[in-house]
Amino acid sequence: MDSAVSDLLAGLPGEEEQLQAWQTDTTRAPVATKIVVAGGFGVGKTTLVTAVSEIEPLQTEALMTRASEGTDDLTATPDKTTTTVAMDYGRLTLDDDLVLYLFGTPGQQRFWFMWDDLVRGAIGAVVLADTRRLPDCFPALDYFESCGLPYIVAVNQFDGSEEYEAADVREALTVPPHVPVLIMDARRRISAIETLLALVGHALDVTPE
Ligand SMILES: Nc1nc2c(ncn2[C@@H]2O[C@H](COP(=O)(O)OP(=O)(O)O)[C@@H](O)[C@H]2O)c(=O)[nH]1
Ligand SMILES: [Mg+2]
Repeated sequence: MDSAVSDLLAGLPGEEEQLQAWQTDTTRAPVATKIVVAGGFGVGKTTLVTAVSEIEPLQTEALMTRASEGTDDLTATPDKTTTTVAMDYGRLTLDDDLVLYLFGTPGQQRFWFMWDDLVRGAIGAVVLADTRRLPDCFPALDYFESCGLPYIVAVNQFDGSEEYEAADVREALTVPPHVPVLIMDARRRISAIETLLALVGHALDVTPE
């Protein structure tokens, strides 16, 4: 793991406190970074943002109406009665030094016009994947590949779905070797934070200074 990333993980509340010079230096302004959370409908984007956000996550969910029944496929998520009509927004501060602003993409095709605005200024994206519906994340993968935004693939492991190795998912999605693929649980705060830190580390690795 990137040493900057392990420093950050070590500094999370609940871990043993060992202050680094950069943590006590109050003259340093926090670094604000924008992170995009993408993936197909019902893959867990809202769940992830809600799990980590220290502010009330801003969501624009609306009751699923008859008009969207044919558009938003609910067969794999029968419990879902709301649909995200705009996007999720949340914030996570790590050591007062790094502030992550999280933006969930609207999954549905009719909101794709928003993506170019959404990724502007972002350091990278987490593409959430559900192994039962892997093709759902192809549009996001294609989009980030074509615009050159660093991304990682995070497999949100749902209860009762077959467990795959990250390598199998990498092969199925033909993810390039340098792009991290990890298995996580969007409902668990620590797992979600590890995922975000993996993206930050990857973005630092691939972005020239
Ligand atoms: N069992 C399980 N359910 C999940 C998980 N992540 C999300 N869900 C549920 O799946 C549904 C869709 O998740 P949501 O975050 O709204 O998906 P979004 O459309 O990508 O924002 C919700 O009912 C979540 O509670 C998970 O890791 N495990
Ligand atoms: Mg959502």
